[in-house]
Amino acid sequence: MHDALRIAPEVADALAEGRPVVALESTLLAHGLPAPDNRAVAGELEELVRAGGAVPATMAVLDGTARIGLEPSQLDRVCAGGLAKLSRRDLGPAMARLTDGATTVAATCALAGLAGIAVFGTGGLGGVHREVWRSWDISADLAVLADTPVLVVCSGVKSVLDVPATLEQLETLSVPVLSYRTDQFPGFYLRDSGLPCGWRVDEPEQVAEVVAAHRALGAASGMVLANPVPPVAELDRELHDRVLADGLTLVEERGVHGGEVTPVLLDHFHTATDGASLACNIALVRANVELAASIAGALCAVAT
Ligand code: PSU
Ligand code: MN
Repeated sequence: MHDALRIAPEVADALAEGRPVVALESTLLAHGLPAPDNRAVAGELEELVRAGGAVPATMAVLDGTARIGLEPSQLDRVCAGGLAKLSRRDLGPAMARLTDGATTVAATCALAGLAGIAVFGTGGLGGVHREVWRSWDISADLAVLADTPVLVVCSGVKSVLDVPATLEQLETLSVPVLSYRTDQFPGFYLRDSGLPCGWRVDEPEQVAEVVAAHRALGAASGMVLANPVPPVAELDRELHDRVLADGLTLVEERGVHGGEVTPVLLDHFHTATDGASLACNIALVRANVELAASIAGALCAVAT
């Protein structure tokens, strides 16, 4: 019998002792960033979490075991290519079929929720795709946030999506959306999506207080904290809009759909901007993971 679920000893100890832990996803590594940058980023993100005083818990399914916290050799496997993209619904089948897979925001939140990890740092949340009335494509990230008590620190919703519709869905699902040190909802590669965000927070401690208050109500849902990309790494808006328009045409012409859409569009961005969007993506994930570590620390302080 293989283990269905394995929590790395370092992560299990931290959780048992009430020390801060930050969940990290592997789809970002396996499908969102090209090799060899992905492996370097995987290591850096874990270091940033440690430097922020928390324990990193990168998630993946390897040989059918859902792993919460990976060894360096396991991060190598995740970044080597060929892993399936697993949403929450795919976890059971992948485990029973003894396969490997990278976890999306949805699957990572589900595993974090199981383990009792309250904070998760990533790049951009999945959401409602453009022309949703034709594709019905709404990321499971939203449905999972509706019933999983994990705070996702991200740079908003990937700009390749329908951002206003995604915010509407989050409202319908009663998932609180906060923005960090801005009154606007961030736009992933851009600091401002053009839409306002109702709840602004300016310090990790304030975020921890909001999480604690949300929990005190008995709410089972997660929460989104949108942290704008650092100003130096922001993409030029004109370049962004042009590349996005081309990417959407390309996806349409090639008939790309389902889980392939996001990786194809991100890859198109990385090529068409000569790596500028890649640098931007890496910078924003780093910033989010650092912020997630501070919040995890602040949450532990609130809880004690
Ligand atoms: N953020 C990034 N790059 C990514 C993702 C997020 O900077 O590749 C991934 C996350 O795993 C998210 C997924 O859950 O994209 C959304 O995919 P879809 O739109 O197919 O639900
Ligand atoms: Mn989808």
